[in-house]
Amino acid sequence: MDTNIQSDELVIITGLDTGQEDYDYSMVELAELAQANHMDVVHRVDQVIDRPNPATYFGKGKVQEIGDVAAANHATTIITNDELTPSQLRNLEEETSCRILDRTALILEIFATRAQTKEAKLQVQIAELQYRLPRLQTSASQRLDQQTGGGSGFTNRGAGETKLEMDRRTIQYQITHLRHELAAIAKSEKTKRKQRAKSEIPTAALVGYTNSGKSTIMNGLVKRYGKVEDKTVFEKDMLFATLDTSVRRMTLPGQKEFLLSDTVGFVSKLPTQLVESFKSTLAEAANADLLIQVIDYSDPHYEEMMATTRKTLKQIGIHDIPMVNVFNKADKTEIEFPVLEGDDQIVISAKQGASLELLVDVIRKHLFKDYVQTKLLVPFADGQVVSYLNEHSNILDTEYQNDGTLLTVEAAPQDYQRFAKYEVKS
Ligand SMILES: Nc1nc2c(ncn2[C@@H]2O[C@H](COP(=O)(O)OP(=O)(O)OP(=O)(O)O)[C@@H](O)[C@H]2O)c(=O)[nH]1
Ligand SMILES: [Mg+2]
Repeated sequence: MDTNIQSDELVIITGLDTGQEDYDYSMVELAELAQANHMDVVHRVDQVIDRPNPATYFGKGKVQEIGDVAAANHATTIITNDELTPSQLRNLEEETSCRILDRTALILEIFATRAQTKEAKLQVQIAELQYRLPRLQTSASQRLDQQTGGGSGFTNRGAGETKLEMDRRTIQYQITHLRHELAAIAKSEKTKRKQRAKSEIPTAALVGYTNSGKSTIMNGLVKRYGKVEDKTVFEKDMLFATLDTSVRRMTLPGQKEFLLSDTVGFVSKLPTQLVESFKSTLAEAANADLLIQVIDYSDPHYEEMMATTRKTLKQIGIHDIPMVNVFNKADKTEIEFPVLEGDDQIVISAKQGASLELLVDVIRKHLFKDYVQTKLLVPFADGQVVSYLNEHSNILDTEYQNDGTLLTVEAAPQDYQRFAKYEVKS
């Protein structure tokens, strides 16, 4: 995928500062979102105000200023920091003669260009249609149809309304159709997850803010503990590099296996239309035994990002899963690393081997804490049990005795139960 295509689209970003704590940070992020959508931000306009103007979002004078700034900078698109109401969108478009893209539409555009799998594409299409549905009548050409065009105004308005209703019905029909398609895919994904659950391999999921380093950690671990043929995942300094979930099997020394999934990143003010699609994309995380929250420790706003991650996980119904916090990109700070702070916090750089080793120790402690160390005396006649354990457990010692093979093993709880009849009580 070539992500270096630069579009010449010049844009200005605009925001209403109503005193919210994270205003500045959300504006910086808005510019990054625009860049991620291959846009060139040429100017920023802010307005400090108690509450948005219901008709035009910004105050009257500000709307004029924004239009002038856009014209002076040859910008044809104006991006707003909040989702606008359909009438605000329409009015601003009319008064500035520019395309207005609100934060939600911008995020949806990014998702639409990045979606790779059929599932991700369907999710984004549904979200886009949901966004368009209440905004249908805002299309300028259609309003023109309604207002002009000889004959009686009444007849024309009637015709316009009918077209609008038709468009609405078409979109609703499309949404229903796409949802069915998505449900079919989700079902097969669910079956795959069930099969994995049956194999009882513990699972961990990387979650966290976009651009925090989840995919970099995934790739670092795949290189060390994955299968040779495993593909690396896409990592890049860009918001929403990853949209699809990938799962890789890791094998740690001592035959300890676990599945690691890399998921879509979060962002503040996640459009509600995307929350549903996040739910199915993050089903892997919802079923994980451990969440690994990756945090960009070098970003001055990392605490807000952690709060957003917490909020989003709650919104999509993921709770009660143990979580470790991985403070990443410590190489870009003055902070010492890698450092373990208790069992649930670790400071690392995903680009450094020693960091990844320490991270794996943390994962190991959580995922394999129920492993049991025991001695099993397996009769020679049950040789297949010895080969199974050699493949699936950590054999600490093997001794051949007259009545069978005495193994000192560290095994998964289900294997321990399965072979408990061979246990030698000491
Ligand atoms: N200096 C430094 N850069 C890092 C580190 N970890 C990741 N990066 C860089 O940060 C950028 C984002 O990394 P990704 O792994 O793509 O981030 P992500 O969390 O997967 O992002 P999304 O897929 O957008 O959610 C890339 O340019 C990485 O090379 C680190 O420890 N130190
Ligand atoms: Mg990623």
